[in-house]
Amino acid sequence: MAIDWYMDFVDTGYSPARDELICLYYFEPAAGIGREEAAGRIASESSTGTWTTLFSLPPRMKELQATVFEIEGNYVQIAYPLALWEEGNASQLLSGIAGNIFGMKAVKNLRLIDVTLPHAYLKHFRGPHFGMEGIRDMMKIHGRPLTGAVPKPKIGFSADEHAEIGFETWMGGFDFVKDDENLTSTSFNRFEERVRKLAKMRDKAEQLTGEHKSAFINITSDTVTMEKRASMLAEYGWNYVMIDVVVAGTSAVSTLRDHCSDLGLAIHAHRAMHAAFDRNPKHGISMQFLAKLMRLIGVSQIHTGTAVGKLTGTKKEVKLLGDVLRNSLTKASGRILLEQDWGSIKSAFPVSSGGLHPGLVPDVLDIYGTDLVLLVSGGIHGHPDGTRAGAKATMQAIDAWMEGLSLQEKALGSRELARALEKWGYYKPK
Ligand code: CAP
Ligand code: MG
Repeated sequence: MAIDWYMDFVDTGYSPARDELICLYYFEPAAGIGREEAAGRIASESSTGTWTTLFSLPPRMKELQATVFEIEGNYVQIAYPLALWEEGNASQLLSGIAGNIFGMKAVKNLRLIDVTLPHAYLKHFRGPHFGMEGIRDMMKIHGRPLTGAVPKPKIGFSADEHAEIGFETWMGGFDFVKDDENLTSTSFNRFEERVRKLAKMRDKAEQLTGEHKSAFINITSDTVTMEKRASMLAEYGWNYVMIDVVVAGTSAVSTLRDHCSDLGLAIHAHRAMHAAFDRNPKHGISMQFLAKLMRLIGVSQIHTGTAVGKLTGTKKEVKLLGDVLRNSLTKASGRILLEQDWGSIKSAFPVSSGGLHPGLVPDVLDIYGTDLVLLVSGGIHGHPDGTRAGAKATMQAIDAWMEGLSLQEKALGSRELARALEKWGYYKPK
């Protein structure tokens, strides 16, 4: 008598229906487990299966079970019937396609690479409140990257000191002042105080420059507190919140997305902790899936790397992440991206940050173009003439790229850029 039924989940002649979700995994069967059986176990454990054949099985099960329809080397594609998935529930999606399967003994390694979400599934999600155009209209910034900086060191300033550094950042020409991922509401820099004091400095900087200025202030906490903090930000005229989305979790981001949308607030998604599961090319969950998930839920922008800065991500991966967030239709690309038609789901900005300074700006813009949020933090506060000069130097480097000038040429008439190049040149931090 058969004790398991994994092969019932494998049919390489199967053609998925238009309304099925398609998942692409990288997998390595454990010793002694055949490729097809391992693939069948992934499909079974992520849909209607269990480890053994069962005494009875309602006919509905057959319609709900996932199907392995393509196995090529270490890559498997699995089709999931739409009825498996609760409308509009991104958390349940993860529990299915990114849940128990990572712990199965039947696989040595397993990595969720990408998912194609059919229109019938997408239509239950609201996506980003603003989209890139909406953000540009809100901030009155067109034709160039949006710019921002975190006061550095990343934590330790008082609210007064933080606001002062913010003012210098804005006066140097930057659009945003960003909290760092581990700054929330500490004894030396309470959230409420930072919101009030930074708002005062914002109003002063807007008056003096005539430009729109804003901030990504970190509300990360329990969900109830996050809702209260978002409401306070709206009260003080802010138009963004920042959330550490991996730390806060899919359910919390989903709740805050609607709360922030009602308040007219965009969400800046910091991805701290992502490298716990997306760095190992053989096991975990890809950054392109995380970016897709967060656009689906509705953040307005998310960090996607620099390729040339201090944190992981190759040029190809980083460029691809930009496409996942910005395009209304992404084409399949080798074994790292599946096709995705986003329908009416709005776009989101990629955010490039991490180890950047004016000397690296052209490299980053060569990868992303101008539809980008560019964050240069240590790279302005470490400028030999201070924060304001560092921001100016970065704006000059952006202008150089836009005008088709080399940084050296631009530096001839831009003192702040010349001084930045004296200190860092084109140094790529490790
Ligand atoms: C960058 C940063 C960001 C990283 C996050 C930091 O500061 O504030 O959190 O960019 O990485 O704390 O390192 P610097 P990613 O500009 O001073 O490096 O953007 O890859 O998620
Ligand atoms: Mg940071």
